[in-house]
Amino acid sequence: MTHIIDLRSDTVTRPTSEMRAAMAAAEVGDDVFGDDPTVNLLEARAASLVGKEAALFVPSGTMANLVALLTHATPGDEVILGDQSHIFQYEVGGVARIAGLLTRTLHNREDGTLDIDEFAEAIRPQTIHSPGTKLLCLENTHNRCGGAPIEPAIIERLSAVAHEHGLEVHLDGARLFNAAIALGCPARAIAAPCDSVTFCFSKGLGAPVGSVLCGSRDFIERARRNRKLLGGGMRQAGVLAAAALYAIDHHIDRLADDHANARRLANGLAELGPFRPNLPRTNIVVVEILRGTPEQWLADFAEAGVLAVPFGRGRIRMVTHLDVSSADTEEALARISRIVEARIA
Ligand code: TLP
Repeated sequence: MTHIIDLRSDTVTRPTSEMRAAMAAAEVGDDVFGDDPTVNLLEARAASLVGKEAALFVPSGTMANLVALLTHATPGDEVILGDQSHIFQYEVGGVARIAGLLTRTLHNREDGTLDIDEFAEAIRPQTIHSPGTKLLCLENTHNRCGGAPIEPAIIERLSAVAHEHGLEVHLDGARLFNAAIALGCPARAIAAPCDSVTFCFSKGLGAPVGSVLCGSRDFIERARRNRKLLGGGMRQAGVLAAAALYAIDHHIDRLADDHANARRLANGLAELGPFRPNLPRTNIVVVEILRGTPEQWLADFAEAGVLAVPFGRGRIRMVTHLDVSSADTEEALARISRIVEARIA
């Protein structure tokens, strides 16, 4: 059978045997009572990694963002966020449906950033008529913008304007460590200007489940209540927290390998003709299809055991991760190149 090279997302990684052993050995307790020592340890480690006072372990990145929205703002408030942001594009409208917030979207430039003047203009003056603008949400790395890592200086400038106007800042850092590795700076430097930050253990870090929301002690205390509201209070979650702890101890530095594989993949695809990939700086390759349709190519790739996903009009996405070696990357390119040859012949 052909070995499947699964590039649909970095969420597809399976726990390694070492990670499974750490999970099996985890000490546990009831986390809703605050009794799970492994969850408590993970929350302390996660908070310190991003330079915040406290953290909250949650089942998913979506829930981490939603809990953040519920905690920063009240229904009827307005949140400003990028039009390509994950919260706006891919979280089933939870921001409106569950958090009850108005969304004011700003154009995300190709590098994932927002224009600072446009942002300042979008903040409403407080009048008896207007909804309050309460929150700015940023994303780093930026998924829809090809995994673009965003420099701390840019986040600092936007956050300074937000804070001047009394807004708080939330950072969706689902792939924060990919950004840190790509930019060569500590994650806490990226998160420093933000009031809250999330990151995921279940993407490039390779854990099966889990994300974390970090912020001030007071913010996290209120967030804990909102996690319970959403049904995200878990019990003997130490089994999952152990996987997350293993991931932060062993799988951060190796993200550089995923970035190198993504660059190799993009360079190889660019040579074939029908594809125009981005120049990936992290682990996400977004490919514009110049000839044929995304559906056709995706079907052909799948038949050859290379999985990718459609990614907006005329584009597909491929993501490198822990379960894709450099040999797999070469093999994926070889299979795709055979498909292109057969199509052109
Ligand atoms: N992204 C997933 C899909 O939902 C698209 C992926 O395959 O990339 N923030 C960002 C920036 C994300 O990319 C994701 C997941 C999330 C939040 C949500 O995380 P989960 O899937 O754990 O809810």
